Amino acid sequence: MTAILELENHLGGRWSAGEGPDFTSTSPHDPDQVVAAGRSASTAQVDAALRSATARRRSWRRTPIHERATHLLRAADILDGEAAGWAPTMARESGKPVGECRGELARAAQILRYHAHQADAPAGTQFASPRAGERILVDHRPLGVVAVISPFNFPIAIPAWKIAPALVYGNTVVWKPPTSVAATADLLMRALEASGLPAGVLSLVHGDAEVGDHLVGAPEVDAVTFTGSTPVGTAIAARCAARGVPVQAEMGGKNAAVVLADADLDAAVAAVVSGAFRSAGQKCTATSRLVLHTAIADDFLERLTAAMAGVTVGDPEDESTYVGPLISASARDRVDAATSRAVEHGARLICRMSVPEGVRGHHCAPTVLEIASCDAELWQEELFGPVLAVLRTDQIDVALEAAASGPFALSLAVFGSDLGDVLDAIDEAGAGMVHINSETAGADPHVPFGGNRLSSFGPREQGASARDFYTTATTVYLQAVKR
Ligand code: UN1
Repeated sequence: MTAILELENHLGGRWSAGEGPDFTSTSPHDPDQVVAAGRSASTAQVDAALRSATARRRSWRRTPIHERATHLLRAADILDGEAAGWAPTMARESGKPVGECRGELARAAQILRYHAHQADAPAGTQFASPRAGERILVDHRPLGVVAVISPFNFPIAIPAWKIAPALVYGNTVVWKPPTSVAATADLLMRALEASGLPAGVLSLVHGDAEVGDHLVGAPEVDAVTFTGSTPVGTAIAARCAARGVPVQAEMGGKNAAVVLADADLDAAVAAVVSGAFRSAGQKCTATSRLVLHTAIADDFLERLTAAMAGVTVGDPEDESTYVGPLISASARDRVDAATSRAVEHGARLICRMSVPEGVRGHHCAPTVLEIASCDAELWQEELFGPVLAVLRTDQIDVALEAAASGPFALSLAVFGSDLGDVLDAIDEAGAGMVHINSETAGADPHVPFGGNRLSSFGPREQGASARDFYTTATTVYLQAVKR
């Protein structure tokens, strides 16, 4: 048994014991094992964090962007240095296999560096004026205090990709991670703290919905960025809209891989396995739908079933585990119930891996099921688990329609070699991201990330679009007066 980590909130530059309700994070692999314990921030403590963020707004936005960026570069070096030591704690707490945790820590460092380097990018645009002696500049000014509400499934990378641009563009931040990954959040906070950020620039408040609710409604908050479930994201977006507060909500996905008749099948199988089962399918970008061209469907499913032998379920701290547990018992029960309902309604079981004897965590068996129509619940509902629904058709239009159907439109993968088909797929996708011959999951920090419909609300994350969200454009009409 490893010692229980005692966690505190980080308020206005100081670690402070919470004064709200107790919380613990437990290992989803071994639910009796408490990883970390602490007390949530009370409402008064969230207010104190907001006050210090407000008080620091002016001096932080007046700090040169290159100086703000150096903090992110230092934090990135710390993350790189600590990654090997921190990955097991992250795996224990989040259930994500330890190799994926190391990958995510490296990715977080890369994200911090990308945003730090935006200090060297053009800061605005100059336009000609129709009036003599005038120039028009479009300048990008910080918004003020940003509330960051991050999810459990990328406990390091997603807060990094929100906090880094918020800070580099001159905002101060109050951050609330989920308590289920509080220890992992604590690691990122320590890296950012050790970078020497001035007090009040970044505060960490632990807590659940009550703390999140309070933060979203607080008058000091100038913008909210959220990643998590669709019901919570849309509710936050509605509340922010009512107050005129810019909001960015990254929510669900029901992403398809479409495999055409002329695809490289082995490469497609590898991408589908990774897209569907890494992180136990707990990614908004996970592949949860597979559309197969009838001509290759049986062959593909045979190869997929063979490849599933490598999709081993087990302890996330074990290097050989491919699929760890889901984050909670209720998540597992929800996914298992949906899979059973699908079978009751006639879905054909293609492959179901087993959860090894003696494993007592929130594990869920990786499952592939073939369904008859895209009205099936399994095709429409986001499960956030290791379950892949398969449809077959011999018409590309039907395939693309099935792939795009439903309330989400985040990511699409198309496997094939005919350029005409591929271009049609890009045109018809409707998704925010289209992968040609690569998996639906994954994102680079220098390009926009996000989707349409109920997948995302507000400006895209990452890349140049991060600046659009974390700043507001000021159009400056600059008339020179000669005296
Ligand atoms: C990825 O696919 O690597 O919560 C990133 C999520 C997304 C991030 C996915 N916002 O799953």
